[in-house]
Amino acid sequence: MGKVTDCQLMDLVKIVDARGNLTFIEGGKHIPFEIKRIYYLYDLPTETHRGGHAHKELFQLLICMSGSLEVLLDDGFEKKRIRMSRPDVGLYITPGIWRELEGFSSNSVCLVLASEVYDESDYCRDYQEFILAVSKGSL
Ligand code: T46
Repeated sequence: MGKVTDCQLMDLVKIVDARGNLTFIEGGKHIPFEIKRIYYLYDLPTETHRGGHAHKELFQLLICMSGSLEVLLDDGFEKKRIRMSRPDVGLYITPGIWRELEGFSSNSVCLVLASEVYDESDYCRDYQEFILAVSKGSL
């Protein structure tokens, strides 16, 4: 069962340089999973909502590369709202967590590192089903 308290902001490596800063991430070393997929959200209308689902097996790291955005995390018992605006900080999200992304500033870009390739059967996209699955301990 996923727990909001297991989802954490992680400080990423930052190489500070007068030429501009550099951050790198190696799967299994800087984050607790191997990276099988990356995707990114961009050209986001400020009023848009993304997410609105939970994953059964997937681990992810969200990074706000530019601008700012808000992530709502919900494990069925506890909710947490996190504002993200730094490209050197990632939000680690474990399976079994309902997430919603909103409050995008203009020009915000969200990069996501994922532990698995895309699989629609890994999604729970209905909140009532999510709450039922959490109450049965089956997510
Ligand atoms: C998540 C949040 C933060 C693919 O075909 N492959 C992919 O790797 C992804 C991520 C999506 N898609 C397709 C599935 C849908 O037809 O792209 C379409 C939009 O996906 P979705 O509505 O799931 O997008 P978001 O922004 O609501 O959710 C995404 C991720 O799916 C999800 O894992 O945690 O970003």
